[in-house]
Amino acid sequence: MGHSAPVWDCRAATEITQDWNGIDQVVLRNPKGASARISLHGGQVCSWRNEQGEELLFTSSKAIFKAPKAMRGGISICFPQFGSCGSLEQHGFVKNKIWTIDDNPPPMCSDDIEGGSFVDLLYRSSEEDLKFWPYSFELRLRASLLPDGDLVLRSRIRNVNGKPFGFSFAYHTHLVVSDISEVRIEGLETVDFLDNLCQKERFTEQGDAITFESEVDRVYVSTPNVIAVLDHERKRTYVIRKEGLPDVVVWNPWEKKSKAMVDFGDEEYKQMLCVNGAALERPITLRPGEEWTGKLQLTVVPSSFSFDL
Ligand code: TA6
Repeated sequence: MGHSAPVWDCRAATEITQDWNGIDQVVLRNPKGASARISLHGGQVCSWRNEQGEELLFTSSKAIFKAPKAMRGGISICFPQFGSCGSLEQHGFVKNKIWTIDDNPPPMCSDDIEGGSFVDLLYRSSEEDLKFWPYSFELRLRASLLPDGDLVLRSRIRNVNGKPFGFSFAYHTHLVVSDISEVRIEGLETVDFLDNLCQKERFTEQGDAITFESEVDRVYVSTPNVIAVLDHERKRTYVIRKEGLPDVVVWNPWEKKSKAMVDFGDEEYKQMLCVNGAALERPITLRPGEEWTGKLQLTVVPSSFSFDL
């Protein structure tokens, strides 16, 4: 993807490359060969690879890499809304903006520092943004690749506005799966969900793990902080840990909707599952000067590995 000469930043063990549009991307590596690539276009995580170099995040083969729209795939940062409501763009506008590297982020408490290689990115609301969302904010993202290969995303949103504002937020996370009909999600059993395919009607999930045999577009509310996506065929499990993100969006477009999306392959729904840590059902409210944090940690383990849900 990148075509510029890599420049090593020893302080953060990062490499900066550029995408096709000349926008910087930060590559994080760990000593065992895992990597992650984060774009200044939207703070989007475009790639996360394990020690064997296998890509763990889905990117559509038909993704459109043309600013200002974020490409379909990876993990995009959805703020100040997820979904569509009013005149704001679907899933918010920060994913379509150019962020900066934050060389001097405000200190985090020591418990919040994960280690590994990391980059701090920043998006500050612009004059242009204020025309359609009239609240000033600073959105900081620390993306870390831990020594064991885990990917950690910590977003901090600060109200630098004269009055309170409310927002919703999601890490729109496209996981690679071998075959959607061989995948199940554990940890959402008996949890309530709002079904986007039924005008957001509220249902309660059964007592079994979730499996897939048709289109799914749901917001699970007040979920446990650890859930797992088991890829039976690949014998691989994604463990998703989250803080400050009570809800989880589960989305697979299935056949018909895949065909309707210009930037998505007709058959690609079989290899992709979106499981998004989010704060949606109850919007977050920040008073002037207040800050909110939402953290997502992704781990990949062999399916034989046991972990506590
Ligand atoms: O719930 C997930 C969702 O909002 C779906 O309704 C679906 O449209 C998806 O996100 C993708 O949205 P996008 O704007 O990326 O096409």
